[in-house]
Amino acid sequence: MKSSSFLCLSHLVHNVYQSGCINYFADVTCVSLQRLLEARVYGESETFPVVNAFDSMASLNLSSAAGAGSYFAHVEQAPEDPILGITVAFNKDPSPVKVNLGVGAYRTEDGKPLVLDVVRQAEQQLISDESRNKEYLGITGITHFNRLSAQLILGSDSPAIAEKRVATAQCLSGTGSLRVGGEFLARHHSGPKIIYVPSPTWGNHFKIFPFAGLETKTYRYYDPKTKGLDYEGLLEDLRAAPKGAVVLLHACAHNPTGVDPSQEQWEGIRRVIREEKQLLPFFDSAYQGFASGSLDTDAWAVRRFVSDGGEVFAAQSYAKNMGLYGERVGALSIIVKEAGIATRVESQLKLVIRPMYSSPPTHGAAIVTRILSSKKLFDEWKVELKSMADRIISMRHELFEALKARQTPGNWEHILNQIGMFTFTGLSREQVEYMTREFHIYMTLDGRISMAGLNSQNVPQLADAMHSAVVDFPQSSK
Ligand code: PLA
Repeated sequence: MKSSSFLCLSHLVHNVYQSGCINYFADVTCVSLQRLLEARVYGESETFPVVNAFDSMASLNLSSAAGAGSYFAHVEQAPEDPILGITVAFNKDPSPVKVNLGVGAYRTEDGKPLVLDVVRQAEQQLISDESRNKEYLGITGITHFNRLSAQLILGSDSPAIAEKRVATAQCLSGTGSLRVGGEFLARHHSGPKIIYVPSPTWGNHFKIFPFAGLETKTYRYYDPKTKGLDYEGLLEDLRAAPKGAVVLLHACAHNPTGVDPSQEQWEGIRRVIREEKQLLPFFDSAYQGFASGSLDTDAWAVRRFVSDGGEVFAAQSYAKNMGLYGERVGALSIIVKEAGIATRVESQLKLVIRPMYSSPPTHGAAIVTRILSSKKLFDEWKVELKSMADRIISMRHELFEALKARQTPGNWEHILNQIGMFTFTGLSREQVEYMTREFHIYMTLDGRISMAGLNSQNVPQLADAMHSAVVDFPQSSK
């Protein structure tokens, strides 16, 4: 951002505050703009391309109308998304050996996208069921889907479900669930409207929550020195948070680091959240079943927090574990203290959703409902899920061995130890750019690799690229 437009944006925020923004929308705008300023101050422009849109807004005052006749001549070209933009760049590369390890999307050993066999079966059933129609769903989606989703994350024997303390809404995959949850909190949370996210975290959290109306702050999570959890730093930051603030927790398979707390560490985190600070946990569960291969193991932390009787938010995605990426299927569950509160919360969720997209789409949620409600399909799904998780784990071993065989400088044990879809390699931006330029390997600039994009054919190419990058730019690894 040019310093003049930065000043202009500062004034804009200042003026909005000065003008006594008392209504909800103005508050939200202030928080969002404030966050934009922070992003710039803390140098997050790369992971926060939306700032550019505000650059343009701010520069309106500064530049005269070039491109007369258009209301939009001032609109600047926005940078691509740091994750989805990798696919855009990949698609433009004519090289026959290019490899996309950017977005977290599962690929088979042949490098092809996978439609699960259970999904195909469920779709066949849906197509041949002539009683189905294309009517609108209710605002919170398919009721049966909501119940089954709550059971999947909380456990089928969950007392919270039996006691009707759970309000669930079908939402647009994980992102939509986080956004709806964020807006609900911005309107109704009686504690501070601040959400603490881990550092680092999935970059979209920094965009979802400010636009939902929550101020976003970070807590320490990853220690680059140990390539593991900064447990003490995490606890210290949560202890310093204001009482009642919201804490975003990755339910399992932390993105981008692949570092999860142990069960013992989760207990320590839970004690600070519940007993010391009365913070509100908001779980982002985008990889249930993908981390360990077991749906129950990967839901352990969420279930532990729910079992102590405290309140919990959980955003679920079926993108990865059912391979329903583009169908946009997910759910937001809000677990509260009493059935009466859950009913009222659900009524308010409808007021968040209705003006946003009215009601969710049918097809993906109908697939999930079929799979979760048929014992046969459910059992088959678990087998397919496990085989995806296992293939990813085997790629960790292949990559580790390939680097060992090349005697690549450095310790690469973290490739084996990290969990889930990604490896946070520790490669620097300079090294990543080199690997893309010279080896046509596409990955995010923070050094994250989607292990699901690897197969026995492309592991040697990746290992060669990593080896050269480390040897040619030795000082640059994080
Ligand atoms: N939460 C986390 C932690 C995620 O990693 C992702 C997806 C989501 C939520 C949202 O996914 P959904 O809306 O598709 O359900 N992260 C991906 C894709 C896999 C992305 O960036 O959109 C990633 O490559 O990081």
